[in-house]
Amino acid sequence: MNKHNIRNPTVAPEMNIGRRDFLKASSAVALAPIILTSRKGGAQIIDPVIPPSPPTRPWREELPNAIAPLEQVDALSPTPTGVADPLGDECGRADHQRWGEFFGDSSLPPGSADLYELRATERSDWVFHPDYPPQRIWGFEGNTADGPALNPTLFGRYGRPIICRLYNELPQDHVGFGTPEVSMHLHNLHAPSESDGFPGDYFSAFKAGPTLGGPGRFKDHFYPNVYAGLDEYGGIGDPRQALGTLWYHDHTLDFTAPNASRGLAGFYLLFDHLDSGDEHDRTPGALRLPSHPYDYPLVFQDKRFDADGVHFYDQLNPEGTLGDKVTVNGKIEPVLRVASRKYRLRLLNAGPTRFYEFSLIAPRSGAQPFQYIGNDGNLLPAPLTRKRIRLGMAERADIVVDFSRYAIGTELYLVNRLGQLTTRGPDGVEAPGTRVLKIIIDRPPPKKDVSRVPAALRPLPPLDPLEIAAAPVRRWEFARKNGLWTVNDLLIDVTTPRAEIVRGSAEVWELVNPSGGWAHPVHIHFEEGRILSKTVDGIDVPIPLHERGRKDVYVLDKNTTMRVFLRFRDFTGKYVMHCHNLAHEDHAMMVRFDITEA
Ligand SMILES: [Cu+2]
Repeated sequence: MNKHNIRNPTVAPEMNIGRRDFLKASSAVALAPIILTSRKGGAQIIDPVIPPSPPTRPWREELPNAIAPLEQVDALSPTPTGVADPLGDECGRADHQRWGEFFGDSSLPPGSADLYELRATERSDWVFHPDYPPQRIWGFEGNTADGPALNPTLFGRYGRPIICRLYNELPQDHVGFGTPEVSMHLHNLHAPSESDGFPGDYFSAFKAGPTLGGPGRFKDHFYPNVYAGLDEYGGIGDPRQALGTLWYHDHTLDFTAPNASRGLAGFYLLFDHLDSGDEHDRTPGALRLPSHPYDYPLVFQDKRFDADGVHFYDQLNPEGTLGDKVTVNGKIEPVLRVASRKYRLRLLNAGPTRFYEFSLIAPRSGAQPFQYIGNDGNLLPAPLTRKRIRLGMAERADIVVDFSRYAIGTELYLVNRLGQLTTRGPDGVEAPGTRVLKIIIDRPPPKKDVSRVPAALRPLPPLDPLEIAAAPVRRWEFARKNGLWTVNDLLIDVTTPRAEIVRGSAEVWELVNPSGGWAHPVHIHFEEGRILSKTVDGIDVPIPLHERGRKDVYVLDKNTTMRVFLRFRDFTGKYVMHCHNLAHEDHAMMVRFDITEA
């Protein structure tokens, strides 16, 4: 299938839907051999009847005791440049913004940025679980101290720019779901548009998305690692806007669900003088939170497996495929062995479509308390003690668990208690839930644990009621129309902005889910926002404490409206807002908005 044929942005939305469904249905056999979707006339979708994934025996594989971060490379060849480098085989991206301020001239001076390389690639021998056969997956491969790894965690630091060169080496003749182009989004870095991973900027050596100048073997991403507020505050911006837990994933137009589900997703952790990533840091003000190797990211994905134990995803169905198996860092029901000390766990729901409510359960004493220190990218002003965490798609939770409270040999389980039977959204909380990860406290710490969770973490910038009152309000309604997913009645058109916002301005966005049938975790690219109000069925409800920090995902439960205060600072260009239920995003609940020069 030629993806450029899927949608013709010049036709009316109704025609657009028909053409999209027709083309998708007519190419179904070639694209995805296992299609269990049934359809009844036009765009009417009947829930597919899919047999459950084959059973697995729990706790057969172990996660590594520590993650191995992505290693820097000494040099990139050809040398990165501010303008795109088609002669060097770079795809036709827009010029890097503010390059001159950081690097002086058009090519990168040695030592002025941290350099990384990732390769989008296929592996043929991944084992999700020993009861399932080794199988093909995709991932971003990079070098670590343990050798090449898929989706290694990238450690960045504020004030230290990164150039991350992404090669697309996905097989052009691939089998099954997904498409071999890639647009790598770094969720939710304060990044210039051309490095944000805009959905229309997908590329391979043979194809370029509709918003890209041409194909290429690689694309350079310039991550300035500055706080929002660069223009306002000078230096590297306002440190209250710091982000800590970010992640990179494919964002290719129409194919984010299958591509990310195939494995194109990893973590990007950012540190600064406060959250310095060193629990031994003696610098005044340093938080000294548990640090690597006791800072451990955990990514959850829902996946469905066929009768042979092979992963599949129905990319043609606007309701996607709900996974009934949960992978943790790519493994089903794995074991994590920990020392009896504090750990910082970064939890990420990478979708495509399952919501979670996690608790840490001790079999004899029930749900265990932990410190909830950060929601989405940001540290909260103060830690909260909690026993459960809810995560919509793309939401993150940053928590600290003190395993020194338990005897050596204790076994704990991370349990999802949120029931969900369809891709439409979560049902109720149910006991006992599903165990997704077993944690065994199996050793004393090799050294004394000097890490802490201070009573004050990162201050929040105060909200100014006058500024909020003066900000224009923009309303966005997320609804199902004709069997597809729309924002203000329209499908995504990546070539046309639906809002143009002057750089440096602020707005209130009213996000509306008028339906009692679906939940939509809405993600707004570029800057994090603050939830001002939430109403359910027209009635104001309090904003929970853990959602009063800065956020980049706003979960619109059924019949919910949220008002969010947003700023658009420092960079210009095209960005998107979309539902992060990846099936909704692909079918086509997304809008392009542009930040423009004054
Ligand atoms: Cu949605």
